[in-house]
Amino acid sequence: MTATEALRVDGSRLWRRLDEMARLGATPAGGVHRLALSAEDRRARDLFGARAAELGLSVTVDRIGNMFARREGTDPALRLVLLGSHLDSQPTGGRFDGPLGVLAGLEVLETLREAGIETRAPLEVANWTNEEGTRFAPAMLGSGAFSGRFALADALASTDPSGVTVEAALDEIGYAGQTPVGGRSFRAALELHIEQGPTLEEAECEVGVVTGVQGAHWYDLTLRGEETHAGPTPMERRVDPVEALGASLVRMYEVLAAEFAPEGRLTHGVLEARPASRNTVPGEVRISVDIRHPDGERLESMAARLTSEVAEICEPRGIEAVWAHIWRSPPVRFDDGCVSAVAAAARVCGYSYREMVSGAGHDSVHVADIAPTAMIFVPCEDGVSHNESERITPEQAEAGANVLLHAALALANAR
Ligand code: HGY
Ligand code: MN
Ligand code: MN
Repeated sequence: MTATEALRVDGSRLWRRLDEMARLGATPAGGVHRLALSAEDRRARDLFGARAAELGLSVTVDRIGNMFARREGTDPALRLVLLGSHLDSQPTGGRFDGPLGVLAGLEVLETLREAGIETRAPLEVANWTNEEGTRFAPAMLGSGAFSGRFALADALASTDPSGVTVEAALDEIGYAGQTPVGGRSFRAALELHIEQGPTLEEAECEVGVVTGVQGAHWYDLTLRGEETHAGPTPMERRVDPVEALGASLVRMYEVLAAEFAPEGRLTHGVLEARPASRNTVPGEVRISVDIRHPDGERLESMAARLTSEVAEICEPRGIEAVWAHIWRSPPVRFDDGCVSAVAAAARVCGYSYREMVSGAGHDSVHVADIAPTAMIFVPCEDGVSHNESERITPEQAEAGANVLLHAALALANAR
């Protein structure tokens, strides 16, 4: 084994940095509440920038707040290898979803600096804006604007539930950068992330070599009926969207189970009634619909089946069903060369590994539009994520960072 192959990150330093980041927006239940472009996100961004500056990295912030910490290579003509992930969280999120990839990226650069190792290509660590899509839709907004998946103007105009735009929120926290968004491609891109599912833990596998990401569609489904008094109005005279919603939900879950199991996914995370008064039958209800499938054609047929089933339930009830398409993310297959580099790095480090497709969306979905890309997964406890109880061990964080280190070295020095 060469000296370089024997190189490893400082796992305890990485764990301390993860702990430090988890204190920003920490919740009493041990998770984080760090919504995109919030005061907590600003503090996380400030910490990322400060750590990067300590390492002598140059930090740039683009117009939609994406941050890039850069370490020069020996050959200025070469395009960079990008690492990183995101620092924003779900409302009651876990402490590793996102920060593991960002802080492991910094740990890789710090390890190289300590070892006096220079790479041919430059390395950058990204912190992408609004990956979660929980405050501003759609998800992976900053990376999507960067790759051209979303028009910058549309991304900046996206509003949160209280009507605040991305642009105003960026100004509020001082992260409306000057650097243009996008317009550059990368030699390669790698993202370390927790799996957020049970596969690796059940397989007792240390590392996931991620070959792609399943497809996802987001909709807002609004069912419109008639507002009326909760007391005097007889049940048979109501045009009640809540009753129609109940029947629609049962039918949608039945269709998923009968026709799209086991890969299909259906989630309703947001449910609202208007006017939201206890003693008025709602005039309308709005629910979010998140559907996912690893096969693009099956995903499209899921969408078609659900809309036709809901129509069949609503029409005879006199309920209007309106589907607003919020986000469309077809399945992505990552670059074979980058996938091989991740597998080779796992072998160099002596970790057990397996290839897999990501069930969750990640910024790498958009980065793959403009660069050869792959991801690295480590298991998380019981496969639980988007939950304050999200947990990994220091050893798992270290293993992921070591694979990131060696895959980055290979890709940055490849001739
Ligand atoms: O939606 C997702 O899969 C990711 O967490 N943004
Ligand atoms: Mn994430
Ligand atoms: Mn997430």
